[in-house]
Amino acid sequence: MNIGIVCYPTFGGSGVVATELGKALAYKGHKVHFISYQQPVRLDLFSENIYYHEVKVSDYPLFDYQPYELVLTSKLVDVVKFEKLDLLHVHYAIPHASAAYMAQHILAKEGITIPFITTLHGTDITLVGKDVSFEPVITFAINESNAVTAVSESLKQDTYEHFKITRDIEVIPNFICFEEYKKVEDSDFLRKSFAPNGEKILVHISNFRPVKRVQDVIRIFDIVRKQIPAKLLLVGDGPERHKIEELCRELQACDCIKFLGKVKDTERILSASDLFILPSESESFGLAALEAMAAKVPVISTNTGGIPEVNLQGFSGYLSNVGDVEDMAKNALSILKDEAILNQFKQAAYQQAQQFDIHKILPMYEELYRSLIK
Ligand code: GMT
Repeated sequence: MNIGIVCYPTFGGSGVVATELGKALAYKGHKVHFISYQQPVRLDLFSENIYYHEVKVSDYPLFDYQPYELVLTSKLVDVVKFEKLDLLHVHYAIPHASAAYMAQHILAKEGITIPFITTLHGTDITLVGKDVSFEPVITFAINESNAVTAVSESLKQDTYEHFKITRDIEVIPNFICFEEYKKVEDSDFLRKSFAPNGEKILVHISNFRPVKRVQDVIRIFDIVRKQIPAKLLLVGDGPERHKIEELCRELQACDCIKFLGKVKDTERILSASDLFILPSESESFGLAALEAMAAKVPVISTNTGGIPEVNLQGFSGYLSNVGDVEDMAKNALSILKDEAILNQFKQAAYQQAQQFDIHKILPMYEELYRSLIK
C-alpha cells in the first residue's frame, strides 16, 4: 500500500507512535510518506520505502498566526495526487483530521478518492479537543473520518463522553518495537556513571507539561531517597522545568537528581534504570510507561485514563490515585527494598510489555487500511 502519515514531529507520544508505525510498515514493504512541518525526531530516512514531505508555513507579515491547517491541506492534496497515495492516516485530531477532511473534498472534485483514518492519542480529546474553541470542528472531523482509532479503551470512552460521536471507534493500542531494545549494549557503564555507589535508579520521561505532575516525581523521590540510597534521572524538557528545578533546590535534593534533557534513544537510559515514575493527572495510554516495561523497568503510576490497561497493579508495578505521593513512594520502596522482589517485578514488566509487541499490533492497522481501500 502507498500510505500518507500525518503527525507532529516533536517528542510527544503521538509523533513517536506515528513514526514507529510508519517505519514498521515500510519494513514490511509498504510505501510510507510522512507529512509534517519538520522531520519527525525518530525518523531516520535510511529506507527505500520512506519518504518525507515538509509542510512549509509562510511568514507573510499580515498573519499574526500562520494558517498551518491550510498549508497542510494543500500539501496533502499535492502529495496524494502526485504520489498516488491509497490512504491518509492522521495522528492527533487537531488540526490533522479537519485538514484531511478538506483535502479529501478538494480531491473529490478532481475525481480522486482518498480515505482517511484519524487516530486519537490523548490530549486532542482529554484537554485541548474538548475546549469549546475546538469542539465543533473536532466532533465534525471525527464523525467524517473514514475510520477512527483510539489508543486505549479509556480514550474511546472519553471521546464518546466529551463529543457527540455518531460512529464506531476502534481501539488499537500503542506498541513496542522490541528490536530497538535488543540493540542496547552494556548498560552497566551507564548505570555506574549515574549511580557509582550502587544506588537504585528512578527515572521519569516526559515533556514536563503540567498534566505530567513532575513535581510529584520529585516528592516521591524525596521520600524514597530518605530510606534507601537512590538517584533520579529526569529525561525531557518543557514548561514546568523551572518549577521542578526550584523544588529540587528547596528539598536539597539536587545532588541526587540529574536532568538529561531531550533524549532520542531513551531505551539506553531505561535499560540502566530500576523504576519508572508516571504520576500523570491524565494519560490516555502512557507510552513512556510501556517503553520502560519493555526495558524491564517496573512502573509506579497513577490509575488515571488508560494507564491501568498498560500497568497492572501488583504485577508490572503499582497504581495510586492522582496526587497520592505518599502511596506512590510506599509502593516504590516496597519494590526497591528487596532485590528478589525487584527482579520479580522487572520480569513481570517485560512480560506485560510483550502484550503490546508491534508484531501483534501492526496487522490490526494493515487490516483496517485494507478494509478502506476498495
Ligand atoms: O502527552 C504527551 O506525552 C504527548 C501526547 C501526544 O499526543 O503527543 O501523548 C498522548 O499520546 C501518547 C501516544 O498515544 C499516549 O501514550 C499518551 O498517554 C498521551 N498523553 C496524554 O494523554 C496526556
